[in-house]
Amino acid sequence: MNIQIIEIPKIEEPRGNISVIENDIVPYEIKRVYYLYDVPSGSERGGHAHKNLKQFLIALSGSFDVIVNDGKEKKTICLNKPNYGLLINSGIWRELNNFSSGSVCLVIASEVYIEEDYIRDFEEFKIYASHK
Ligand code: T46
Repeated sequence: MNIQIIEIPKIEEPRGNISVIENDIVPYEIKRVYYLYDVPSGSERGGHAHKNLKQFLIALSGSFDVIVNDGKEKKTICLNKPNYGLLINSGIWRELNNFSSGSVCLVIASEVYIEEDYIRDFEEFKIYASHK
């Protein structure tokens, strides 16, 4: 499946850690950054695929599960460390759930927001994926 867990280098000091994301970490030009927060317990996000957009997800705080599906295979990845991110390439269905209290999901995206880039219907996604 066209996903990858990438370790983000950590500069550790007694006063705390710092991790930096530049274009050597994400393999595309960064066009947009957004974050999910104040997610109520039991809530789900995602539930769609993107035709072109690639994204890199990081649990800046807390943890959550990302369920990815390329139409052939399904995987669940738990993100729970701020120095690891999940790269999701285009054409992959994703669902996010199991958010811990106070968790923050940072998303670093390859495209600006375009609603037409979304496939929000799973049956439509399966047909799309079968033609790829
Ligand atoms: C993804 C997961 C991890 C905007 O107007 N601009 C934006 O840049 C975004 C991201 C959203 N919106 C609007 C569109 C919807 O009316 O905010 C509403 C919720 O957006 P969405 O359904 O995309 O939210 P999530 O949390 O289900 O998905 C988002 C990302 O869009 C998506 O790419 O993979 O976070």
